[in-house]
Amino acid sequence: MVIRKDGELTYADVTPKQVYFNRRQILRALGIVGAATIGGKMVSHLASPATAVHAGAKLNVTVKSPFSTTEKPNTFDDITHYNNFYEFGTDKSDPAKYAKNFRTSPWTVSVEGEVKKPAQYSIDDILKLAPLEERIYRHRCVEGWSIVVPWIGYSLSTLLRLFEPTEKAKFVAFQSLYDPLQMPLGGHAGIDFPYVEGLRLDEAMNPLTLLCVGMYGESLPNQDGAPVRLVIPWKYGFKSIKSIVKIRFVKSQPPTTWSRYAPTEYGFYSNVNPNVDHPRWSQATERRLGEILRRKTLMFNGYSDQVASLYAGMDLKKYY
Ligand SMILES: Nc1nc2c(c(=O)[nH]1)N[C@H]1C(S)=C(S)[C@@H](COP(=O)(O)O)O[C@H]1N2
Ligand SMILES: [Mo]
Repeated sequence: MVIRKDGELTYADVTPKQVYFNRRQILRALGIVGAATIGGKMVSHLASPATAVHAGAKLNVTVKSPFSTTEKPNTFDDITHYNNFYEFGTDKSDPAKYAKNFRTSPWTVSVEGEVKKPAQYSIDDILKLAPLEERIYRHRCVEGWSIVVPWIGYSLSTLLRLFEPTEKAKFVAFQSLYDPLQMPLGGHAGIDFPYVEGLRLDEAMNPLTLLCVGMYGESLPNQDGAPVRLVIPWKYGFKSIKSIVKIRFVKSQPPTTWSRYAPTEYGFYSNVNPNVDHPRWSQATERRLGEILRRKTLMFNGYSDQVASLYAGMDLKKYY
């Protein structure tokens, strides 16, 4: 990414916002610019077709993360045909069928709220920001199934740091794209869209929290949250919000889709916890996709060493 030197005027500085965005959209559609806005100032560079992202694009993964589990990953087929992505339907097989033509390019993630440097990032900007790592994480859905996935990305903190959160920023709120035209089944899912999630600032900055752009060496399949999602391996899967368009630093705990839907069943924290059952089922065990016998669910999904300290002194039965 190119960062504009102070004192240089750009097109954005001298153009009303509406015109400026339209122009950017046109240039983007023509493939002429990839752009990021830093501190409200636009910076641009020539787009290189080699880094353009489409479903299944090969990613240049250079780091094998020490955070990876040595457990065997599930197959690509399992991971892409047993999904929760309610915008595309509530059946586990729906997202693979109905997200096929989901348009994920061009895509903009805007970062705003309690930050000194709000900005807009394209997926190319995100891909170029840091070396891509493979992180093989356990992933535990609140419904009682689990998978192991070789995700690709880097710590969310790498991105968040750039915006210089103010003293007032205590939480980070995330929002998914919602386009009823592309997601007609979303209207029947029973939850409100756009899908929203949130993390306490220290949770968002924890190195385990992954800004995820791919899996199995490729850009994310649409049904897994293309082009960019979170993966928070010590929390139930629903915290790992897909297809993110907005990141907002905020003062107080933001609303989250599932706790708004059923606050007594899904809390804000939603840490994987075999000792705190869901009101309607036990969380003590889980079924790994592809296995027959259930296995014991681990505290913080097995990531206690890295994250237990975040919750020191908190009553985890109250803050479920
Ligand atoms: N926008 C959005 N994000 C979402 C969901 C969703 O319905 N919409 N489902 C969540 C749930 S319940 C789970 S278990 C994971 C599933 O991720 P996967 O399909 O890649 O395994 O995505 C989470 N992120
Ligand atoms: Mo889930």
